[in-house]
Amino acid sequence: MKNVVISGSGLFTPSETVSNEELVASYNLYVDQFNAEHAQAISRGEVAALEHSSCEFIEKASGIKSRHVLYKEGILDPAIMRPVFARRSEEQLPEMVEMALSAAREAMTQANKTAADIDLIICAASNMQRPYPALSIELQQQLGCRGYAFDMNVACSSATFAISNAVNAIRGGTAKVVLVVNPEFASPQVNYSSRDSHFIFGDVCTATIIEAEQSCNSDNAWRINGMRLKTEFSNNIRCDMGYTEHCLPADPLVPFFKQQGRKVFKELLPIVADVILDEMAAQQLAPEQLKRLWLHQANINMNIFAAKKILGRDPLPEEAPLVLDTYANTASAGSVIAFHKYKQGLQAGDHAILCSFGAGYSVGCLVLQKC
Ligand code: CO8
Repeated sequence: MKNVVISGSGLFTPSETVSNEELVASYNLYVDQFNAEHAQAISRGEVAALEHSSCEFIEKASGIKSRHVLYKEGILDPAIMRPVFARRSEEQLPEMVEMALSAAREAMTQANKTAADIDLIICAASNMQRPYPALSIELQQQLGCRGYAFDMNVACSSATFAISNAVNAIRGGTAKVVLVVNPEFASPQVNYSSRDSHFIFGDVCTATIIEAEQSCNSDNAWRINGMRLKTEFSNNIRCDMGYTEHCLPADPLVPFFKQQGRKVFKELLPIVADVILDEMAAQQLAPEQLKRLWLHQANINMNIFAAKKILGRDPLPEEAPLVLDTYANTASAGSVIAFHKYKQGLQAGDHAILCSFGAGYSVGCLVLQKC
């Protein structure tokens, strides 16, 4: 079987940030206005009063301190509570393609690859700005790549599932060099007037180049020794926005992400641990051989719990790096951001794990070894 490697990675980070302090201040203003407007109905018990959000809760429960967003305007205005941006024309690039172009260029430079080398592009993310034509095909045109391109969505596991598709395409002979991009434009799906979820997501884009080890001329490449993917249906992380929406009675909550966070925490972690430990066993890999865990970035407590299960002890901060504090949850891009920022300083032969987990449920585990 052909050895396949991740030979480069790239990251696009929007310049605008929203801190917990800013977010909580605007949410609490919204709550005060709501409670004042509905004071009589609240006193009659017809409407439930809203409670304030708190920075302390957010940081303790999730590890998030701040997030990057493409469009800050509107998010912090209690009368708007959503990013404000204009519809782009057919002649303009959609935001997701723009983000992907930037991350892709960095990944290509790292991998020493030009557009002429790439013959498959997979755009894999939790949301696509439009169903068709595929965003990946527009990216293919922008970069000037030949071959083919497609979009795919497995929510938070979109990146790992796309990388495994890339490996299979290379081994099956339908592609030689694959560009995977993960433009996560999450902020439009956040319900900024929900105390439970207003703090969770940020916008970002990651990119990876996947190719046969034989063609690789990168000095920081990672061989993909093992891949294990798992899905199990759950309604506990859900969005119902779809193309049939305009035919149905309007429901103001439909466009938004919603979850039962506690249930997700409890149900998903055992699946994650099983998938990772099973793949380590298949690779005959002992915990002490693992030099780094690039885990999905949804919740600091979840990451520490998963890392403990894998290593059999508390992880050192550098063993399971976190990017949650400044990026928040960036869906499928999270574990790839951790990989991109913290893949330096390891030796040839070192083993590591890159693992996503999230909606579906879905878990994607890649066992990597530094070339
Ligand atoms: N401020 C203050 N207090 C709060 C707040 C707040 N903002 N929110 C809740 N509380 C209160 C609650 O009311 C509750 O109070 P009480 O105990 O009196 O009832 C208390 O805090 C505890 O509430 P929870 O039990 O809800 O809090 P948790 O400790 O469970 O933390 C989390 C909530 C952070 C949401 C946590 O459950 C979590 O992170 N779970 C994991 C979820 C996860 O990993 N989800 C993955 C989702 S991402 C994904 O798969 C991709 C989806 C597609 C992407 C979509 C792009 C937009």
